[in-house]
Amino acid sequence: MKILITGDWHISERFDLEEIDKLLNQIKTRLVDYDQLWILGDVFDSKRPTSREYLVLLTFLKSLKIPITIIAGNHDIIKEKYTTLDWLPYIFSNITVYKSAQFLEIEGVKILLGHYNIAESTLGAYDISIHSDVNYSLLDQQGIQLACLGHVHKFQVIKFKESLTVVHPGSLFYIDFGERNDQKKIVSLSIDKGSYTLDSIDLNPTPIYQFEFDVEKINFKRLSKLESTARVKIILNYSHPEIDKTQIKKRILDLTKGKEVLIVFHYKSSKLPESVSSQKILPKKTLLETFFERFQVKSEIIQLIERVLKDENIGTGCC
Ligand SMILES: [Mn+2]
Repeated sequence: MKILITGDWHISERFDLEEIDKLLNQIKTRLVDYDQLWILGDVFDSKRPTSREYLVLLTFLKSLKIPITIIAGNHDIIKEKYTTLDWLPYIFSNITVYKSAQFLEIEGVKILLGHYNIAESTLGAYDISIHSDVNYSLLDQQGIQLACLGHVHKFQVIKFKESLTVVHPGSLFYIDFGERNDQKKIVSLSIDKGSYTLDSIDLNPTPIYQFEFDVEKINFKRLSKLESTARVKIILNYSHPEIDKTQIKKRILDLTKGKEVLIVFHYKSSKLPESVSSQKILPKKTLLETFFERFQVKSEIIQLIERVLKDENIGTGCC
């Protein structure tokens, strides 16, 4: 049995939909060699996806016949009971959507699918921790041998001992500048006669860049050589308050037309960026939204643990 594992697609017009489409196509091409696909949440970025965003997902799902299991992520959950993905199983009989973490047992291998980090996960610079109260020993106590978890955008395989491995496939492309040095991947799981092997396959999304220059020494030549679809964050350090920021910004934006550019002026003697300007500003999460996400996942974990403690049969096998 071969399963392809991915997650955190964040399909959104605020990123490059064409690129997302291209990367999903690369996954689709590989699926001919697989029996199942697991998507570990955050399929859409927004809780109100646009028609263009739905179209990207539908184009991907169309004509796939293998069983697909989706775990809703914090970005997918609209309200406690609803997700932006609820309609999928009505259209595609091969798709199952779960609103919370799931246990599966395949050929005797006990697997947990979820959308959160554990205490031992390495988070990216901008990742919000959900459920660092879940740690490896809790998973181990539950007899889990393999935990496949979305949410964390940084690919990682954490092997605690022979009996327990946690894998975060990471995101599909570079979502924030904290991820710029990561290799993006999808995960290939092979289960054979009660044992499993994990492999990773590289994805090659358009890189994103972060430059830091002293304002007197901006490397304009380097900026003018960036790919046409590049996303760039430029931190400009300055120590003379009288610099002409408008003029500097204009020159950079002229050089980088068509690219997504975030310019941050950083006064050398201060600790925080003084002002931020951007062609496309990414919306900031509100505190309430962050609270909601935390609460949402927290309740599902409590439920999960309660059910395990009650010895309830929670094997919701997909096969
Ligand atoms: Mn995510």
